[in-house]
Amino acid sequence: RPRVLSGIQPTADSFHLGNYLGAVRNWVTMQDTCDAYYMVVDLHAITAGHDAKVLRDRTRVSLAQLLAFGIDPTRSTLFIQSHVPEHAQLGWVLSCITGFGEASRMTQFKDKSAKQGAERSSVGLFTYPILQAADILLYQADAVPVGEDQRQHLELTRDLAQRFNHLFGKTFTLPEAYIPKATAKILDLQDPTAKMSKSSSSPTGLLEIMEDKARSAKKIKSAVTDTGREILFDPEDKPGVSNLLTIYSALSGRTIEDLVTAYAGKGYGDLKKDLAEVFVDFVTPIQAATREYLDDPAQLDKMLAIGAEKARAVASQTLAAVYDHVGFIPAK
Ligand code: AQP
Repeated sequence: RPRVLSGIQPTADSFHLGNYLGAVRNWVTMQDTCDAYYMVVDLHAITAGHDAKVLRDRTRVSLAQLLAFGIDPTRSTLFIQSHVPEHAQLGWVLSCITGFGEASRMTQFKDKSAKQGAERSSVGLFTYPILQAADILLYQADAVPVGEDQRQHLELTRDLAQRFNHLFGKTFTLPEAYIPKATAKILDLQDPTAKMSKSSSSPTGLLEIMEDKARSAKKIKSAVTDTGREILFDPEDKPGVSNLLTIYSALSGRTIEDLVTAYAGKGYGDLKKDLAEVFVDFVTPIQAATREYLDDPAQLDKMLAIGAEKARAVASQTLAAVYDHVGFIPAK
């Protein structure tokens, strides 16, 4: 069975719909066909300033949401990144074979550091994609289900794996990004030229899974749509309506063609009203299940201990091989 790995940051009180449709939905389906490793990446969550208590809470909420979405710890290995020290250890080794110029070309760093001010950005934010490469390569992952925004980081991961294999002998599997086109980039409801994002979307542009349902419905009903009146799928000229159709199709299982036919002659208001209902029906059981998982912290901790042990069994083997290949003498 191919091995898959992916992670998500505990940087908000709720995941947004882009996180689910772009990544986590595929994690759920891949559990059946793959040897799956999924983690909440808390080491990545401290790169841009944070509060310790908030991080602790968000890490638990993130895990509870993953379980509620259908990640099943008996079929996949679910764990917290900081429970496996090998991530940081391999991250260091990989940072020593990464060019400064190469790391400087990462567009996510450029965007995020531009917002914070380059002087104030942390070195951790800069080296984040190298730690992400370590996350993936430690597990010898064949495939990495992520959204479009992670494509460049995946390319860096492959380059580093290839470079390491070339310099020190075959050690790492070369991972492929798994980015199904239809939901690779869910757009901001208020600015459908930008991705829906935890850190940069305005509150009204972001559909959060855990937020008040009436509020979500209102956001959908006031989403920016395009000029003209026809409901057509045309991402170039009608990005707003096309984004709503993409979300509708993904949540309902109906094809875009089917929706376009069904809404012929109807208005944007009809589409939005129906989509709001579809969204509320989708999040209602997810919200309830998330709360149930949060109500049983002992059970969550037990599951995490098992996940960490399973993850470490793989990660420690890879790190031992890496240390040996680079010439570190093992501790006796
Ligand atoms: N808008 C999106 N459409 C499709 N996929 C998306 N992802 C994020 N936004 C979209 C995917 O969600 C996974 C987890 O993301 P992350 O926690 O690593 O955060 P991120 O990629 O940095 O995106 P966020 O959640 O919007 O946060 P910020 O605001 O920090 O950029 C990834 O697989 C990602 O591709």
